Amino acid sequence: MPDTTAPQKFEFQAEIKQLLDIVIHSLYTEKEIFVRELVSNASDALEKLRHTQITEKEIFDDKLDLEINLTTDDKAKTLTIQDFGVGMTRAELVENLGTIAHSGSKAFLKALGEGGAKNSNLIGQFGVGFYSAFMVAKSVKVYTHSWRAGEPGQLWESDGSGSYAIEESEGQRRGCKIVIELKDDCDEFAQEWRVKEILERYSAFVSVPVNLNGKRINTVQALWLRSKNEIKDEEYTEFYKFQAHAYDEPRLRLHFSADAPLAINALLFVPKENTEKLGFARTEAAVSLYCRKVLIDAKPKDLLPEWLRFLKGVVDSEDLPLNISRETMQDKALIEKLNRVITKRFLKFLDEEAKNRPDAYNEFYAEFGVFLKEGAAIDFTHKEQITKLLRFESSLTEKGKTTSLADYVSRMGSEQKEIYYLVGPNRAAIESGPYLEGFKARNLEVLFCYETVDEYVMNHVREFDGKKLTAADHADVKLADLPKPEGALSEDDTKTLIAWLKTALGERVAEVKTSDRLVDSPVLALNADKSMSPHMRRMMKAMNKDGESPVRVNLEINPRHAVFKRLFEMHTAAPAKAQLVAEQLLDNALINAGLLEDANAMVARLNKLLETI
Ligand code: FE6
Repeated sequence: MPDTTAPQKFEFQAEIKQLLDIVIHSLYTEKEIFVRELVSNASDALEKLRHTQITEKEIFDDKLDLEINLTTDDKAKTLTIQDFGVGMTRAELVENLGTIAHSGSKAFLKALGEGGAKNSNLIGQFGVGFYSAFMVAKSVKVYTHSWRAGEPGQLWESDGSGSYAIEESEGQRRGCKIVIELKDDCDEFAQEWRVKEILERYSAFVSVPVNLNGKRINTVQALWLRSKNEIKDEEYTEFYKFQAHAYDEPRLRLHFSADAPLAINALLFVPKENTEKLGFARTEAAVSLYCRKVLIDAKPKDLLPEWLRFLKGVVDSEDLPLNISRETMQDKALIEKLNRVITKRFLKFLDEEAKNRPDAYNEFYAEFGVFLKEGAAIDFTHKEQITKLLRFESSLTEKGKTTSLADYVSRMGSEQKEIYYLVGPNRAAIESGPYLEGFKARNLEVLFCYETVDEYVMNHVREFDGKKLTAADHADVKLADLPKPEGALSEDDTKTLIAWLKTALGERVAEVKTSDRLVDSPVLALNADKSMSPHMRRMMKAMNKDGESPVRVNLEINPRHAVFKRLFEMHTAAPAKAQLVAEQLLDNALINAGLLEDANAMVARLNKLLETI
């Protein structure tokens, strides 16, 4: 029988040596994460004990509180982390280092070799988080006593250089007590305020009490793991304020869990206000990623698509390694999978909200709709689901009321093949312009878009339910014939007048033709470049992309309008005046289109015409 009471010295296995070397010298830039790793181990050991208490009768040192105690000693430069968890037997201690850590560290080293080392936290992934203590430690002592009665207490000790010692040690309470003697340049971790800061950041939701120098640190519950019907609204609100550092109340919340394809517990909030709209900087991702209540990343970049950056809250997945890395393919794929599941679920939630609480949904949309538009335009994976959620005013809604594309389609007549929209600054501007009247006269609904992004969004969404989204002021739009009213200019006379107008207006028009869009107004201008609507043209102008070239448009005329009857007579009887009228009509159309570049010439001409009244 070997004497197990005397300290027994062991060499670390080659892989562990290598691992320690990397951990100590090059792996981490943030040394503070060792606290998270050790607290997480302690929390696991306590969870295991809770389970063991149910299945086993005899437990060593029962009646101890299930909690984690940290103590700092800035004189002695030590940090101690102690738990009353399951603890380890001597065999487990040896085995821990022999097999688990061994195979873990092998996998770890392999991952490092594959390029995962650069900026990542690989270590905890393989159950070797404990070794991160050696980043800051001169020496580490592990006092432990297993829950199994009849096993003596143990002391494991190492300076991380090449060997460790194990000896029996009397007077241990159950669990683990890890005493870290800090390196001189790491003595900040013997400061209470510093450790407090770290615990608040990484371990705020650990389910067992975490005490630092006798004071409780974690007082907020991990609400997302509790069952929905036990949670009061006020608790959700309080949690939201804590998690999002917010002062408002959440506008919407989604609390859900899933088992497949990944185990997920998530609690997501939409804030009351869209701060980007208020002119604040671009919102940063603020849905934190947890693994069983332990923070993995407070601001994970790829957990949600960019256009969901307004969400706050927590996603917790058991299937994640604590030290997930953006560098390894495997972890990248995991995050992508999480992203897809959560995004789909959130979109489903919005869809349900829109059905069940339309008023709340519309208020949400008024505030955050711009994000959905961004998503519809650029997120190919979710485009269809997002497009269903878009809302617009239209020629058939009341002012301030909106319609979905699906409802628009349900109102379309059988001959209508496309979904029409017009972009303009507001309802009044669109309704008073010349573009709408032809659609109104044919009972065609037109969506009204008031935001600058809408043109872009419509162009990228392209179609809905198999129907093309078409700008009503686009040159290509063909509308059915309307009955000709009495007193319209005859077809021959119209042809003559058009030929004359083309010469009269010269370079300023690419084409002149009769319009099927006009009912009450005499003229309208369409962009000669078919790929551009007048609105797009205005935007290009604003961005100065197309600033130099003079505006050249297609002019559509309304031969039913009285002005053309008069102009027809005038173009032979008083050609000079007719010339002025023609130019003025073109400028009027340009003003409607928002494309008139210089009003001075126009006003001078108009004054000249006014002299003739
Ligand atoms: C991590 C020491 C090797 C338990 N409780 C706590 N930590 C634990 C275990 N670990 N493994 C089991 C670990 C050490 C060495 C691994 Br040496 F703490 N708190 Cl039961």
